[in-house]
Amino acid sequence: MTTIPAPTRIMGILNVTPDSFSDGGAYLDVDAAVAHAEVMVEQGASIVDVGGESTRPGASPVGAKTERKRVVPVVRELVARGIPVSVDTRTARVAVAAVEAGAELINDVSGGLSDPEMPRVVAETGVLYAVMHWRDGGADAAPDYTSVVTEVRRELTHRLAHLIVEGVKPEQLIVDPGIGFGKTAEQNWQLLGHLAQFASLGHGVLIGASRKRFLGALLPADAAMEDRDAPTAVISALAARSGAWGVRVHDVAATRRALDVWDHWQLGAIS
Ligand code: PMM
Repeated sequence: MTTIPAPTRIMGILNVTPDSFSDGGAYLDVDAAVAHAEVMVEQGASIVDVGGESTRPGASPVGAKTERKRVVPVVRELVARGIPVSVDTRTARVAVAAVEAGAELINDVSGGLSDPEMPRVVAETGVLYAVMHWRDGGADAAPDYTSVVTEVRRELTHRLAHLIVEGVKPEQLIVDPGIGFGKTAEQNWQLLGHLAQFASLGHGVLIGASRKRFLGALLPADAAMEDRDAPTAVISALAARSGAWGVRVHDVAATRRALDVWDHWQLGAIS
């Protein structure tokens, strides 16, 4: 019998920062942040990813205290409304405060490399943990990969093994190849084209390609940031076809429509 795989989750992006590359400054105010999260949930997000520090290349680190002050009130309000929350942080102290406020997933773009306390916090709290690949702490220049897919997969495997040794349970772990983080456009496409190799690690795969620069290269030079939402939605559908656990996006509505197409496509194939 043909079965349809578990649906891919939509993680809606909520950056409560003044300087994120596509939505910096828009949701610094708690009420504005909550209102935007509610819209994303209505449009089909199953979890909202709250970030209080920009990971944009060249962005200055904000410090745990500021990050916590930006993130925690928003997490609290969203949880009070029954909205599942993820927190995009590399800092264990922020992660602890976010989980206390009700976050159920820690999304760490450094995969636990930024803060040596992070594995312990993840192990003790038992929350889901998205381990993103970001070599060399995220230097902007593209590192020298001979074979990006093999090397990213190998480095993620090492991170996973380290986390499990530190007491994190395998079922807590989600992997993310880190699209756009120190990778060229060609390397990003290679990672996307080989998603099955990441799925074979045995954990859910999360993809964050939304509005990233390599998509801008497909568009006219004067295209607006929002013009990257259509290519993002196509990536979401193709990631779903590769069995992705989730896609992290700005434009939830466009990705919802793309995933609906994929759902109907699959139903068409078995009916
Ligand atoms: N990209 C950004 C931030 N957080 N988290 C995960 N897991 N994967 C990503 O690709 C990712 C991330 C940068 O994008 P933003 O500035 O639009 O949030």
